[in-house]
Amino acid sequence: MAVERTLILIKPDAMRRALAGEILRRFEARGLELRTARLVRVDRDLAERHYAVHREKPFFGELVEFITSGPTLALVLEGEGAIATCRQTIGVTNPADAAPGSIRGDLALSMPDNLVHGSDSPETAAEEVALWFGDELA
Ligand code: IDP
Ligand code: MG
Repeated sequence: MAVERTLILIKPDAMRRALAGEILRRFEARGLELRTARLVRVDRDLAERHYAVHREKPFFGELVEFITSGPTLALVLEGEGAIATCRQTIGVTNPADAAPGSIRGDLALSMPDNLVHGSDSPETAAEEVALWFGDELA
């Protein structure tokens, strides 16, 4: 399997609850390597670009409010099959359905406060790493 990079966001709810260390620990424990990190106060423009695919969804306004509500810790993680493995470690979108053992299944209750974002494909991972980190990792 290919070595991949993925964008992980430790979202404002996780930062408010002081779960950044716990969440990063779970990724590191799986063997993923931290390549870079940045604490970001997300503005509306970045929020709307990052979540552009959801622009027409009924929850878009609430989602932008949420992701701009406090600092977000943006990470790039690297490893074999990193994109799918991170999504599994995170758990499914709605914490109510997320399996125990996953981050959302252990630590979150409802949307939009589901603690973590992980890129969902090699194409979105490349776009998202570029959006959040520019050519720093090129
Ligand atoms: P993902 O984060 O698991 O990839 P997406 O479907 O891409 O999930 O949705 C992006 C984010 O939007 C979710 O992580 C969650 O914070 C929020 N969200 C998704 N669906 C809903 C909803 O029905 N109500 C409120 N927020 C939602
Ligand atoms: Mg998504």
